[in-house]
Amino acid sequence: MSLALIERYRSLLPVGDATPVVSLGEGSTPLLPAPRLSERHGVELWLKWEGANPTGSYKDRGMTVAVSKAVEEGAEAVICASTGNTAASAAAYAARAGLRAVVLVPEGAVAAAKLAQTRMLGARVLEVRGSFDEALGAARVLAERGTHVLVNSLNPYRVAGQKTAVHEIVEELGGAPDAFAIPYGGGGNTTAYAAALAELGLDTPIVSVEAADRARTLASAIRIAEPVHAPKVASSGARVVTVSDEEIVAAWRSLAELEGVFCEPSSAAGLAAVARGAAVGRVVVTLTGHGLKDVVAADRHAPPVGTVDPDPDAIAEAAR
Ligand code: AN7
Repeated sequence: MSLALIERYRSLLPVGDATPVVSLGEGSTPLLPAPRLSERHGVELWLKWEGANPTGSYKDRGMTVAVSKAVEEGAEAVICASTGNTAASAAAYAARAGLRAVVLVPEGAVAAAKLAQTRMLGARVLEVRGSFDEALGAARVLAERGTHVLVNSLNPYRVAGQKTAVHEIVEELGGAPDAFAIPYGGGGNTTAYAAALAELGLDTPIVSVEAADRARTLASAIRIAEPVHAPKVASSGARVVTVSDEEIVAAWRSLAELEGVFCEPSSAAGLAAVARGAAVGRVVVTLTGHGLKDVVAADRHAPPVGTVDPDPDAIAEAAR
């Protein structure tokens, strides 16, 4: 039976005997060596493969805690604003717990597969005519009215759960790496990594990587113009690095082609920073979401499909 993240890290999490564990078997994700990319970039690179979580992103680490606590506290409904992955995760854990989920997404700006996933999971999905930041503002007001529990990373249980990724990495490596590199959208995950390191008494640098054009990057998961955790990221000591969409795409494709790991574009931001020398030594890059989350982006950037007759000679020729 797969181990619930809350059971594995119970002593580190704000849960008690009365907390009902709402789990889909999250966490305990692979830490993969990346020999070809290590050689290319002159580092010892490890990939924390968070796309292996139940809904395909690291959000599940925080969502299992946030939804379990919501149930414990008697909630009937949860709400979030999302660029797509929080939406899918909230929908899944709410369904698992028998809660209603309301999801606000910026109109026309979320990957179609994430929306389909969220709808299948039974959340009420509302496209907001506005940005992610505006949708989040509305969600916060509704949560303050007390009808819905906010499950964005402003919910401290989300951040608490997300700390577990750092614990897994340090346990598995038998110590701290020389650096972590993670994408920086709203900054919740950077906040969580910094909190975990503080708990462990480590001062390992975090390279927190944002898109140069936050409002328009192709990496729609991190298309967040005004990161809500910016003050915490600033005081965390994380080093913020900015990368272009071209650098993100190059890193994204190299992860797939050289290491066999297909993540979503935003997840490649950490590697894009490593590629320009932002970290040295033993570096852990967290790949936050699965590539199947944004097949439209993949379709646009992957090599073309060939077409052949069912003729072995023609196929042999075309396959060369
Ligand atoms: C794959 O789902 O903000 O800096 O609403 O989906 O903690 O915000 C997603 C963010 C990185 C950025 N990688 O992390 C949402 C949302 C992936 C993501 C981030 C997101 P934060």
